[in-house]
Amino acid sequence: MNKFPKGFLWGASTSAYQFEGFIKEGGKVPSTMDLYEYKESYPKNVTGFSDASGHYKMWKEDVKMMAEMGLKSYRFSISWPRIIKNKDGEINQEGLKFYTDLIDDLIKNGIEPIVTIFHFDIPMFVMEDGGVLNQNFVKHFEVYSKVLFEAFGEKIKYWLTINELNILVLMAHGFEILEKQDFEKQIKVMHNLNVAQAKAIILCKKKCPSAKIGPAPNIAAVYPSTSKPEDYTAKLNMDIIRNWVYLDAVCKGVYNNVFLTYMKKMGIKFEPTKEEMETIKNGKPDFIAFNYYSTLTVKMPSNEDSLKNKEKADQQTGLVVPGFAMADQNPNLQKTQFGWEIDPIGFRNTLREVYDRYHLPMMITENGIGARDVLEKDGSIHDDYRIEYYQKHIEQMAEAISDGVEMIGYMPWSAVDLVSTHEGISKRYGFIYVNRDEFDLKDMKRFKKDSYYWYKKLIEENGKNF
Ligand code: BGP
Repeated sequence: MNKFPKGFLWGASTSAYQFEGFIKEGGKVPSTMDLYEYKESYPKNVTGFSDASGHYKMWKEDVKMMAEMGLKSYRFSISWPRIIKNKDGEINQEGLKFYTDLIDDLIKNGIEPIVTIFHFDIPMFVMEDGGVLNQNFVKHFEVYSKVLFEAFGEKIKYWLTINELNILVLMAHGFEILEKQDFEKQIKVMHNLNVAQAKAIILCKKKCPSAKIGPAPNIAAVYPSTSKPEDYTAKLNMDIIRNWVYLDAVCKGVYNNVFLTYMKKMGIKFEPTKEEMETIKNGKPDFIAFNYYSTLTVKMPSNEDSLKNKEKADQQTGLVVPGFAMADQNPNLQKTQFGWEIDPIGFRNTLREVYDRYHLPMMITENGIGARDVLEKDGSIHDDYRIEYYQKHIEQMAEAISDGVEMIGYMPWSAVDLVSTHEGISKRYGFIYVNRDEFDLKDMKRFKKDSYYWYKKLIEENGKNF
């Protein structure tokens, strides 16, 4: 029996700053991500985002290839700095036109556009006006969201608020939002993002009553490292700080009490106003979208371990919360070439847990494997490891559906090769290869990988055979 419902949104994902390039064209103003590569901590041997995959100019060809692949949906982000020019909210008509053309072309090709309002790229005028830490952020985000709902409200059925709100908070120092790790400031960032998100949800319901809107955090089921009871406590702690505090806020309208108590114990002041909490309560989503790459395994940190939180950490690895939980290796899992654990069964577990907690329909907005793909002389790319990764994850998603989980769609990362958040273009994720290297732009020609043909067939059969 086929587990996937009729009309299931098989698709793929990208984000503006990683895909578009041409950061100085079309009236786009500077964003935090344009400056990312000049940060001291940014690796010197990988490219930044100035050129990316050139999608800003090659979008027609990209949509054509996506349509040929049979995609039913395409999740992409609108670039905030391409739409709003300054802190007075002046609109860049050229930016609006770019996305209008893109959306129209997707619809013409039978692909459902699924729009992320904000995916990591904060306009510099917002940063200069106090950044995410300042309450002005909420106002700027509201102005921007309103422009999108008014311009595209009739065409977009699914909106996503903020990509990986939780990672923006946990890695705030890595995203130029904060200078360094500082819990008190991180909590403020989280709260501002939550209020901004709630306001966007409320506005969307008012302006686009037939559309649906949801958050898009990065969620990972958490395992205790051992069967020691204290490691299970660490698991519960990490669950809260990595997953639930954000989803509880948007879906239930409350801040998790264990989280609030931990903040107090740490001497951190956090006093949301009544009015802000009222906004958060009123901004409930229609569905939950989330990104899944892997699970997390944690143990209770010793005092010595707690000092390690200055070590390298990213979306999936290395997180340490002093006295609360710390990431550990899982010896049962294999890793990608870039050191991220691979856990398909963990995908089913994560889907089950999120559904059990919130009882909302779900879509996956990212899932995938970063690898050093090789372009052969004849233009083929044999990415059998990617096919295997997807087979195993889709199989587990089918299991979750047969467990009773309600799924709307699956949009793996990424539709086309793009520049990784911190590991360059060599960490490729796409079904479509882009011919460029870290610092040699070559011709940016697109090539279909083996996974492209495999996914096309899977979509044709609505996931009957993986
Ligand atoms: C998610 C981000 C994406 C993308 C992806 C892969 O956290 O939402 O923008 O970058 O991770 O991560 P990376 O590029 O670091 O390999």
